[in-house]
Amino acid sequence: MEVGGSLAVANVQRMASSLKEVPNRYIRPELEVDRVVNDEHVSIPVIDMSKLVDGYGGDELAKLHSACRDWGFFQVINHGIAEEVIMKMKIDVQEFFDQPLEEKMKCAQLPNSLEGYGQAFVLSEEQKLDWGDMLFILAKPINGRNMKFWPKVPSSFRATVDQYSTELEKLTISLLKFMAMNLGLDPEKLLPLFEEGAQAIRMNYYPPCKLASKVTGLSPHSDATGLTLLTQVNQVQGLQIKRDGEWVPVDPIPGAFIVNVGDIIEIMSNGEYKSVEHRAVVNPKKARLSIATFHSPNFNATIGPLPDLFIEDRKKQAVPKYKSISHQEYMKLGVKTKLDGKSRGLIHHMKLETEEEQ
Ligand SMILES: O=C(O)CCC(=O)C(=O)O
Repeated sequence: MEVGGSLAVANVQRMASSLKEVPNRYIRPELEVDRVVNDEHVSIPVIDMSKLVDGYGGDELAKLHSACRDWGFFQVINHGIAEEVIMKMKIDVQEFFDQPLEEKMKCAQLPNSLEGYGQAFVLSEEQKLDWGDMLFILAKPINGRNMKFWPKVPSSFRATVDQYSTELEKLTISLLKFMAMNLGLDPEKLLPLFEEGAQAIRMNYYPPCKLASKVTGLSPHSDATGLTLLTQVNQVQGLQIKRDGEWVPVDPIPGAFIVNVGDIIEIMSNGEYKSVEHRAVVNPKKARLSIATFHSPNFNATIGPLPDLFIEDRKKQAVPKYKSISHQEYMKLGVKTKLDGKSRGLIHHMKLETEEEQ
C-alpha cells in the first residue's frame, strides 16, 4: 500500500564516522531547557506475563490496567518468548548495520515508500533532523511484505525476522486480550481486528555523537500504531518517556520487552488508555541500537472508538472523543505528520471536541 514517503537526507552513521563538526540541522536548542528525572525510584511498571496467563492474575491484571491508563508504558517479563529468538534478532540487526553503506543501500527507501533503509518523517528541507538511521519493514500481513527491503545479508536475517515477528504477534494478541478484559470489552470483539493485523518493524541505529546532549536520536512522538514492543539491542540506554512535563529515562530489564500504548489503542479505548510521548537520546561514545515492533489492526478495520464502549449501560463512555476513519486514510495522515510531540501529532487530528473539553 502506498502511503507516501520521506525526503532523502544524509546517512548519519557514515557522517558520524568521519565528521569534524555536527551540522546545524541536527542541533536542537530546545534540549537546553528540558528536564530529565534523575531518580532511580521513578520507573515504568513491570508486568509479569506468567501471572496473567496462569489465571492468578487478579493483582497483575489491575497492575496492567493502571500501567496502560496511568503510564502508557511498561516492561513485560516472563513473556514466554525464547531468549534465543530475541538474541538472534539482536545479532542479525547489529550485523546489518555493521556492513558497509553500499551493502545497506541495497535496501534503501524509494521515493513514496516508508519502508527500507533511511530516515522517516522528513517532510521539509528546513526541518531539524534526527541523529540516527533506520531500517523499516512491514512484516505482517505476510502478503504485504516487500522483500526488496529485506536484507539478504546476513543470510539468516529473513528467517530470523520471520520467527521474531510471529512470536511478537502472539505476545501482542495475549496482551491485548488482557487489556480488553480490563476495559470491560469482550476480547472476541477486539482480537479479530489485530489477528489479521499489520505489524511493522523499525530497527534504529543511533551513532555516537560528541555533541550528544545537543542532538536527538529520535524526535519526541507518540506511536501512531496500536501496541509497540521494543527491544534494546545493546547495553546503551537512550529511551525516555514524558511524564508530568519531565523526561523519565527507561532502564530496560534484560530479556524484557518495553511495551507502549499507541495512538490507535488510545482512540479505540476512547481515551481510557493513553499513548505517551517518548524520544531517544544519543550517547557521546557508543552507538545505540533498538528494535521497535508496531502492531495495528488489519487494513480493513476502521480506526475509531470501539462501538461496544457506547452501549446503553456504559454511561461513563457515552460520548466518542475521537473520529472514526478508514485505516488507509489514517496511515496517509500519519505519514504526512512530522514527529513533533503528541499535542501536534496524528492523534491531535483525530480528536473530536467534546463538551468536557469546551
Ligand atoms: O530507540 C528507542 O528506544 C525508541 C524507538 C522508538 O520510539 C521508535 O522506533 O518509534
